[in-house]
Amino acid sequence: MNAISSTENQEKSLLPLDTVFTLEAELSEEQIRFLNTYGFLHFRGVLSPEEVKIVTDTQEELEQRWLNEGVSEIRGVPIFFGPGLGAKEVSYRLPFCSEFSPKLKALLDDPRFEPIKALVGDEVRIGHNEQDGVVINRYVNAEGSVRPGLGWHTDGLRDIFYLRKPQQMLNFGLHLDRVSKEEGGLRLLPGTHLQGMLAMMFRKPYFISHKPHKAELAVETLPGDMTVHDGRLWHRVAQNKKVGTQRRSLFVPYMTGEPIIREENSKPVFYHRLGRWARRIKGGR
Ligand SMILES: O=C(O)CCC(=O)C(=O)O
Ligand SMILES: [Fe+2]
Repeated sequence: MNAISSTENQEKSLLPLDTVFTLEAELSEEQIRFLNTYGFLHFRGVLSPEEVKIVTDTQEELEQRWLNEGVSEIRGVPIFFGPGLGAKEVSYRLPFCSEFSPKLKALLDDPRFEPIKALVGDEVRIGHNEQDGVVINRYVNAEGSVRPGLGWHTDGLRDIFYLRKPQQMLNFGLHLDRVSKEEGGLRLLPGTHLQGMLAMMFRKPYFISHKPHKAELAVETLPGDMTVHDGRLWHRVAQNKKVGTQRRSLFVPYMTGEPIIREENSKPVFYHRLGRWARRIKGGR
């Protein structure tokens, strides 16, 4: 990332927090300054409607296949199922998706994402088989759902569970639904990526707190939008209050540093065991 200091960033970055950018062959200085200052960027229409369908079709195929086969985890990472909008059960979180879909893998390897990768560094790779791999999420507000939203967290803390110092990391989210502020969706706390380690660990109780923050930004998306956020930024997914609604997103980890490859027979990760335990308390599985 470029080395403009954060105070200089604050002075120069005049664009409003809710600016939505267009992804071009290179990122502009303004975009980089925005990312350095606030810890995120939002791009409109990075995937075409046909490409959004590739992702949602992959989600449906994989969840159906794993449900039929009674698979409950992939490489030690749970896939959890629950009620969807129709009669069928659905999965709320599918890990390692690109490993099972060549079409999806090819889409994510498309050159349009190069300027984003360049932000992370020279030796950057998509973590197709690292940590949780490429994840497709589904948040459902329906009777019995244990995942209508996701509490406050940073993504960087995962590294601590893997017993290593949080690496520089950017998370890339592809948004698959139209979501207005009233319909819930991604909420970010701009600038919190510049905090120290203590604030990253203790600002809020991880995944437990869903309380709106006065400084939070609601990211309003159209299908095919992309967001990039710093792994140290605090964020959450606000639930849609309306029953019978869902939101879907795909997360791509761009990695640097020593890979931690997850194999077929990898043991469950500690924080996923905690998650499973918490879901069971809520009556899920
Ligand atoms: O669905 C989203 O937009 C965010 C998901 C997220 O924060 C996560 O999986 O860590
Ligand atoms: Fe996250």
